[in-house]
Amino acid sequence: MSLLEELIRSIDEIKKAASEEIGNVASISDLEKLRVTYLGRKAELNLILRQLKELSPEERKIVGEKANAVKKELEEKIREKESQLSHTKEKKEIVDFSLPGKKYYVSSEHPIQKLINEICEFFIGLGYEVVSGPEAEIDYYNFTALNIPPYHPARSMHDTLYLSESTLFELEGTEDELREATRKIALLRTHTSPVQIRTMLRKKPPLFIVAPGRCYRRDVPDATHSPVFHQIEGLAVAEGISFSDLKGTLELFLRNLFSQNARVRFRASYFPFTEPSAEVDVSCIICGGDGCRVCKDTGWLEVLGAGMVHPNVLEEVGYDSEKYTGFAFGMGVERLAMLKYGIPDIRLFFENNLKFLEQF
Ligand code: FA5
Repeated sequence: MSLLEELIRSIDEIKKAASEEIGNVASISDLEKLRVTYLGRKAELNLILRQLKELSPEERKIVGEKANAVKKELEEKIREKESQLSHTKEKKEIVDFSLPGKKYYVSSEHPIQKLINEICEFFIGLGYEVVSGPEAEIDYYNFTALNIPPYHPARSMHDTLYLSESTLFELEGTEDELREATRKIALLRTHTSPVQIRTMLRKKPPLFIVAPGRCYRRDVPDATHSPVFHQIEGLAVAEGISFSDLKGTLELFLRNLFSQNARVRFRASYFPFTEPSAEVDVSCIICGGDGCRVCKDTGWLEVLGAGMVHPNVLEEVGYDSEKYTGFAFGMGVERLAMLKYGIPDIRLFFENNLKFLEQF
C-alpha cells in the first residue's frame, strides 16, 4: 500500500471512530476529552498532516484537503453535541415548580351522542335492534317510497338540500316516469325515515328497529332549529300492532327519559307515511309549562312525530299490508336534549364551546 493510500485510510478510520464516540458521549466533560483526542495538537489528524512533506505536491493536495475537511466536520459535530448537551442541562435547571400546571383535557362524549346512546339502550332493552342508513340519500327513499310521490305537497314541508344538479322540478314525464326518476336524484336526508324503507327491503317482519342519525334541512337557525340535527327513527312491524302499542311505548320512553311526572300529549297530525299520525309534546321543563322562549309561550315542546305505518309504505317494500301493521316514530334528539338538560338554545350544541360541553 502506498503512503497516500495509507494516509487516506487512516483519515477515514479516524472520522468513523470520532463520529461514533461523539454521537455516544453523554456529558460535556467527556466531549471535551474527545475534542482534545481528535482535534488537539497531538491529535492523529495533525500527525498525518505532518507527514505531508513526504508526498508529491499532487498527493499532498489530496490528503491535505481530506484531512482538513474531516477536521471541520468533527468540529461541527462537537459543536452540535455541545449545544444538545447544554440544552438538556439548561432545561433541567430551569424547571420551576411554582408555575401553574398545564391543563390536559380528557375527551368525553358529546351530549347529543350521549343521549343517542341512552335512548338506543332503552329501546334495546325493549328488544329493538339499532340500524343505520346513509346521510347522502336518494330522493326515492327519502320521499317517494314513503308515500310522498313527485309533486306531493308534503315535499315542501321539508326544505331539502339537493346533491344532484337536476332536481325533480326540472323533469317532465308521466307519473311512473317521474317516480322512477326519483331513484336518480341525490339529496341530504331530511329525516331518518328513509332508514325504515332500507331496513324493510332487506328484512322480513316481525321487525323492531331504531335508527339514529344526522339530518339536514334548509331551516333558518333559531333557538329550536338547526340546519343539521339528529333524529332517532323507530319502527315496529308485526301482526296485530295497534296505535295503543305506539302510545304505550312512547309514554314509557318519555317518562323514563324525563321523569315519571312528565306530562306527555299526543296531537293529531299529518305525515304521508303514517295514518293516523300524531305529534307528541312534552311539558316544557325550562319554564315548568308557564311559557318561555323555548316553548314559544305554549308550555309544551314538540319532540317527535309518529303514527301507524301507511299501508302504501308497507306495500312499496313488498309487505302484505292486510297481514302486517306497524307503528313508526321520529324524534328530534337536540329537542329532547334541550328539555332533559335545560338548554335554552339548540345552537349551543354546535358551537363546540368546551365550557358548555364539559358540563355533561
Ligand atoms: C319527521 O321528520 C318525520 N320523519 C317523523 C316521523 C317518523 C313521523 C316516523 C311519523 C313516523 P318532523 O319534520 O316533524 O317529522 O321532524 C321530527 C322531529 O325532528 C321534530 O319533532 C323535531 O323534534 C325535530 N326537528 C325537525 N326539524 C328540526 C330542526 N331544523 N332542528 C332541530 N330539530 C328538528
